[in-house]
Amino acid sequence: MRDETLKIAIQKSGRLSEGSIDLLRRAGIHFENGAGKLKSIASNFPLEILFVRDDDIPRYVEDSVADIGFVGQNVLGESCTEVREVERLGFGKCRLAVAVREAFRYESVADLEGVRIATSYPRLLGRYLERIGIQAEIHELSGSVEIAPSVGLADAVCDLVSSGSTLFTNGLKEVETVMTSEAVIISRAGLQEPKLRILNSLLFRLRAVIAARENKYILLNAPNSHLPEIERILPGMKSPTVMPLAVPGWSSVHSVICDEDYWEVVEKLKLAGAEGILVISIDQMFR
Ligand code: PRT
Ligand code: ZN
Repeated sequence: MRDETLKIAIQKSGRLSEGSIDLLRRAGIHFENGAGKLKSIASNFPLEILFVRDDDIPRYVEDSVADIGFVGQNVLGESCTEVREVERLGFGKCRLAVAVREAFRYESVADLEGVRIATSYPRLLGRYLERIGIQAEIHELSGSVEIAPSVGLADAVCDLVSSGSTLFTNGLKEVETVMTSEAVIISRAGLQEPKLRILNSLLFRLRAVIAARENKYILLNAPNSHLPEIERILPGMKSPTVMPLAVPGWSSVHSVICDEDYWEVVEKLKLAGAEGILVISIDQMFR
């Protein structure tokens, strides 16, 4: 019975916790996540959930404490583990960036030569500097990296950025992107049955939730004479569904559009003669 369960490690409390729990719940998995809980067993899916610190997740997966995990690509990249990235999860997006003081006259990466850079990501920064052929001094700090220049510990920082407001508040400006990051599923290579079968079943559900988030369902009415142009704007999963309305000469068009640019698509559809446009969120989408 025990071997029939897949163990997943997710962040206990922090920026990835809510997104991780929400994703599993939307995939129809029921579990408790009461405060102080270290693990939970799903009631309707063979999954055991371990709540841990994000930095420990790659190591736990490598050491078989967990079979898979949800973790940021930044943490995965900084860890010295052999675990593999299985799927992007579409949340926890940020970038690891180099920032310098506002007054620093920065023109190109050549200006980083010989500079002292404070970071909690010495490996990722080291690999980046090597790739671009710059020799700089890496000063490792475990937290509050953004204050290092103002207290004289460093000339620059390399830290995670999302809105940029932390850098701005600390009088820093972003000058280079070391990597972009988002939450991903990681797994140990060579996972065996029956865990592999459970992982594939979990992936099937998660992909449907992620695809649903990235798309919207659109319905509209249009005069038949405008359909060719409307169909060009709406590619859909295969092609749009077109059905006649009770009113002669009019049709109802249904399709799926990308969440990112749907405002633009709706504007184009309106200009192409569409009326009564409805845009609806999708719960799950199986491609
Ligand atoms: O306790 P535990 O070790 O589990 O958590 P943690 O404190 O190490 O991590 P946490 O919860 O802060 O972040 C978890 C993961 O979220 C990171 O590893 C990233 O993959 C992702 N993530 C996404 C971020 C950010 N966005 C982010 N903005 N992690 C940290 N930040 C911090 C950044 O370090 C800086 O201090 O937010 C600040 C910058 O934010 P802006 O919006 O001001 O630019
Ligand atoms: Zn952490």
